[in-house]
Amino acid sequence: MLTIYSDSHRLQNGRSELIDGTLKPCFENPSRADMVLAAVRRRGLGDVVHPRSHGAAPILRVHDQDYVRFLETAWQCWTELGRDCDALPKMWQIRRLREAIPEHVEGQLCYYSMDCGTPITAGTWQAATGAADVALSGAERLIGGERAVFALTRPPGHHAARDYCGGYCFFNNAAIAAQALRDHGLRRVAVLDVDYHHGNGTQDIFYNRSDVLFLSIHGDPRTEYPFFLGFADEKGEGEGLGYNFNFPLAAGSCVSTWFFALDCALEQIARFGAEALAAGSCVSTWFFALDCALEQIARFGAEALVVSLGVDTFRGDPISRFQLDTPDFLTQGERLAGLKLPTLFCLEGGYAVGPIGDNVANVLAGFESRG
Ligand code: SP5
Ligand code: ZN
Repeated sequence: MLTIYSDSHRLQNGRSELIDGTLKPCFENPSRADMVLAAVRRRGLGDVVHPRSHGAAPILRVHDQDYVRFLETAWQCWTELGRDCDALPKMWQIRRLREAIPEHVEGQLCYYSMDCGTPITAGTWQAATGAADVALSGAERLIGGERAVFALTRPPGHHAARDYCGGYCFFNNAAIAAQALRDHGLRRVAVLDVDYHHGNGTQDIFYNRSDVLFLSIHGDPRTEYPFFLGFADEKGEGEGLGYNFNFPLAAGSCVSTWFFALDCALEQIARFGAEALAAGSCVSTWFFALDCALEQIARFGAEALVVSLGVDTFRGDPISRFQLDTPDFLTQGERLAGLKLPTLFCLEGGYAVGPIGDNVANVLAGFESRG
């Protein structure tokens, strides 16, 4: 499988995020991509090529202009105040506060951020546009006839919405790629998000559209980040009603529960029935499967699949609570290949840095073994 990679990811190298009440070294750091690239090479998964630059236009198909401009200028405004440390927000435009864009960069930072874990640094703009280029180049290769491409995107993207950053994400690489596939003439594109955390940004971007189906399997937002989106009853709006599927699972869910949810998601994409409920054990799984069955009305013939590939579902992940083990990622890849669709993998989360390479490579190798 072809891999698209750019060194520009290194320019996103934040010092700290606020976690468990203290500032800790960023979980999302350059060593993640280094380890993934090393594994891709070690395992001989195929060529590694550099992206081509696509400029701002394809980013603006998905993100608001004022947000993009903010990201482009934030660091300079921040340093003009005499600051040389990472820019992190410290308040939010919460209920009943005015929804006006502040003039001061400090206020803008708060307005355009979802959390306190996504530092804007000197290199953020370049790294984020670089990751978008990696995803866009992957989409281009797919259009060019590749069966599958791995876009080694860092920083990740799936928490970034139209007009905010958060969850280590600035531009939504997978959404930008899905939109590019549409703009290249594909009529229907499915985005399947297997990261531990709900892909709130991707859901936000496509929520009222029927041409991009979005499905996410993730830790239940009742207890897991991002807390405020990712519930099973979010099914899309307007035109998009019936084209958004969330599969929240209890933190600590076992591997078989995870694969059961994956099966449900894959069935939705392939327009099969979700009648097999046997594997479910816990209550939340059962309700989740019921929901899945009820949603059979949705009919979708995807021409391409974009996978938001987070491997923070790994049992050893330091900030997540699922239990997939390294060999389970081979199975994950095999299952994804079963859809027989042109597939673009975009890297999202995964914070157990030692095993991240093999976990990602296993998904890709599993896919190729059935591709
Ligand atoms: C792309 C991606 O995976 N982003 C994830 C962002 C998660 N950020 C907040 C995580 C908070 C987890 N708290 C667990 C504390 C463990 N001691
Ligand atoms: Zn994640």
